[in-house]
Amino acid sequence: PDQRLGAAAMVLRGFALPYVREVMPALAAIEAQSPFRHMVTPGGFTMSVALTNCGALGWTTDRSGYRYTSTDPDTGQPWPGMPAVFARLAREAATAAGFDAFEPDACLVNRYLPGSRMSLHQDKNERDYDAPIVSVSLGMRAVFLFGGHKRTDPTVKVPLLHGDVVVWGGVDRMRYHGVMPLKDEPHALLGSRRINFTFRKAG
Ligand code: MD5
Ligand code: FE
Repeated sequence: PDQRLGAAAMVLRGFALPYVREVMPALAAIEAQSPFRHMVTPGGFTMSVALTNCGALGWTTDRSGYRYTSTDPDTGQPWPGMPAVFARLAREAATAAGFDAFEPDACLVNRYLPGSRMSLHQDKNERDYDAPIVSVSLGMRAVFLFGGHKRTDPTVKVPLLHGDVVVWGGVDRMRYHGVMPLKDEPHALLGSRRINFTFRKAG
């Protein structure tokens, strides 16, 4: 069943399932234009999660910091456009969680392989903290860590399965969060990977 994680955070179980058939070829086109790559954090660590983006703005990191850019630094070209099915999925999920008229301008695409993880962090490079963030999980299961407003606050573990969508807004938007190292439990459609789309209003 759908699950409330916080006052303004909701898990919509299986919400993305009806979109998957249209989403996968759109993802293949994004990957072909702006391939997944392992970015380096300002602290000098190479991320175990590989990233790409679509939409007018894309999130990147390198030794000089985190930022949104309109071009892919690896190709010198604009990021791939946001496919209509992505925008529709994000808007309809936001509406289902009580956020009307969500129009993301950025979709960060994360690719996890067995062992990939994301350490506790806050998402604070976006200009508009009032807009929600919509996160779509596809493929292998992940254990999501949902924390508090301080890095040392206790975390709640939330399993995220193929098709689950989480919407974070309001008071839950700036919570610390992360993903535990993925186990290799291959998924019938995606094999040994997990794809996460994170839709944001960044500009
Ligand atoms: C993931 N990705 O599963 C997650 C899903 C990222 C990232 O964290 O930054 O790429 S997005 C989860 C999220 C976003 C915004 C706020 C909160 C969680 N939160 O307050 O817990 O790859
Ligand atoms: Fe995040």
